[in-house]
Amino acid sequence: MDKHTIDELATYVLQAEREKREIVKITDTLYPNLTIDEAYLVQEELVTRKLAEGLQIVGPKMGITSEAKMKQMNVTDPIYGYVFNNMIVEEGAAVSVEDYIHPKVEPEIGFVLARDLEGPGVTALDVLRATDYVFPALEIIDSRYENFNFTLPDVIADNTSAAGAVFGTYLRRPDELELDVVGVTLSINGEIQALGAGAAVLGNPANSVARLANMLSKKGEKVKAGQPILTGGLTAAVRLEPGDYVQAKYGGLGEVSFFVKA
Ligand code: 0L1
Ligand code: MG
Repeated sequence: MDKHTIDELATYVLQAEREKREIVKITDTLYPNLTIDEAYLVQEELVTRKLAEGLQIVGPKMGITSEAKMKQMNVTDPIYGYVFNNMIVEEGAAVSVEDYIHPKVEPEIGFVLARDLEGPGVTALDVLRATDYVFPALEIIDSRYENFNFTLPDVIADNTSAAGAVFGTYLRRPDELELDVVGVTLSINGEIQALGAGAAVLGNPANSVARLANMLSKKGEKVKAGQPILTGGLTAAVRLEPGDYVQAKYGGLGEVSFFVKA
């Protein structure tokens, strides 16, 4: 893929994000044969442009980490993208749906490493040994594509629908929990909308961090100590509506919440 096309596709997705409007997915007509490797080149360009604008990467995020989602999309690998500082929502704060296109929320387990992890060959055990702490998180996803309708390359080029993140302040060392059986409920205005457990994320969220390290190693990068890592949704994502109070409660990992302005 030539540089001109990479630039064109990055501009296409970035403008939709800035203007908060849905776009037809890239693979419909703009570039039907977009491959996964090419999609990561578009994502890299998008990241480079955000950094050039003065934004900062807070940490990486993993997506398509559940067996159900992988089967649905007919893929075997999860995907990664990046959370930027302008996406961070303070715990207990209020967001406005007008700042997004069609936002959804999903509960996740976040990791912070005490030391860098460099693939290939990183295992879940390596991750757990390198982990400083885990924490509860809510991710706001907002695909720039109409109706969240995309192929895997489309969503990679769109920085894996990253739009917001709320990091809870309840921190636990990973050996204080069995992460695969940490349960979660996602409630909106006090009513449970979805529930799940850590095992929904590649069997254990530690596997997700290992996969991230191994995927990043293909371009000579590592997972860095100190950066919060979003490991993937524990439940299906739920659409946000004005007036929502969103709360995720975890077994042994506290809770995290935010509001949506009415
Ligand atoms: O964080 C995620 O799992 C989102 C990945 C992209 C899929 C989606 O937008 O539903
Ligand atoms: Mg997510």
